[in-house]
Amino acid sequence: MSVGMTLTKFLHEEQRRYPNSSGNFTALFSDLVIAAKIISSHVRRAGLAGILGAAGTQNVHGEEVQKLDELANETFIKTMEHGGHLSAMASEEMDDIIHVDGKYPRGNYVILFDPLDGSSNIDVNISVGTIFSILKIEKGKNVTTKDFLKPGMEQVCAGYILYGSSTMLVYTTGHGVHGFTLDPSVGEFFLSHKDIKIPEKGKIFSINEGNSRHWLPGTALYIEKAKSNGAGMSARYVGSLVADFHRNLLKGGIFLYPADMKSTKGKLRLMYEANPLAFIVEQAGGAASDGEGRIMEKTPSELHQRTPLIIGSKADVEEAVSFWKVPTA
Ligand code: AHM
Ligand code: MG
Repeated sequence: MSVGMTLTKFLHEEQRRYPNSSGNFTALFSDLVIAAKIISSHVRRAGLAGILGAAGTQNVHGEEVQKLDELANETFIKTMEHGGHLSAMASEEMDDIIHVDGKYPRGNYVILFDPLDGSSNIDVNISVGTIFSILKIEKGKNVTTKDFLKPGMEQVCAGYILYGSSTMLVYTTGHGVHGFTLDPSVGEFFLSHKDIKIPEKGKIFSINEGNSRHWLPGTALYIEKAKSNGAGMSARYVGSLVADFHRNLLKGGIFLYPADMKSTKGKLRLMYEANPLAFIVEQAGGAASDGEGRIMEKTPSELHQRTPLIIGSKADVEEAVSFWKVPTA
């Protein structure tokens, strides 16, 4: 598979590697790619939407202007629900799972997604993204929330779309990580980053230092070490997980949103954010931990469960986690 090939061709070549494949996954993924392109076009026009009417008001055409994260959520559901490959979906923006059966044929996959991650950056023209995680289920099963509560190890596919200076789609099915860049003039994603590997050790640390007054001793000690002369690390924090993660994936580094005195369970969501990025980082040779163990091994007890997240270059994550294990009293 060579750099420059279209995502459509890449998906078909991948499918051919499995002669017994039904093509369901490829079809499901193709729907997802359409959702990505539509959301990307909404994000690209977000500034204009602001000029033509603020969220919650009417634009010059007399249409209701929606908040971009709500629009992304709706677009994702509408584009994915009718394909016949899914049984249900779960969105970070919605309390309960969304059943597709009844209206459309029921398939043997479920998908979890964060429609627009980095919501605080939407109104200020800073990169945001969509994160997704796909699980396989028994065909014809009456899906309940319990069917979603699986450890990250059971994901069959995970990825994200980053709406940055270019729109990129990065995903894994457990056979390496590949990145595709959208050429807006053609409307196609092209393979731009083949078999991504994260550097074993990086020079960047990403954490919200504004939370330092709430930090546990291990976090404070690790960040002190990261800032020391010997470590020579530099800080970068966008505040959109997907953007911070993507930069560290390509350049090497570590992202931390640990548990602290204020957010004792961390802030980020295990199933919409941590699990998919953990699958990707591990496939790229990196690591993801909650400070106690591997993210991918955690069995969720609820759909919107939060988790501490320490993710990135393997040596950096291992070093950071060792600081939580140092007795501090
Ligand atoms: P969101 O899904 O509502 O956008 O929240 C998740 C975001 C992440 O993208 C980002 O890493 C984090 O929240 C930033 O949080 P904070 O502003 O507390 O640093
Ligand atoms: Mg999010």
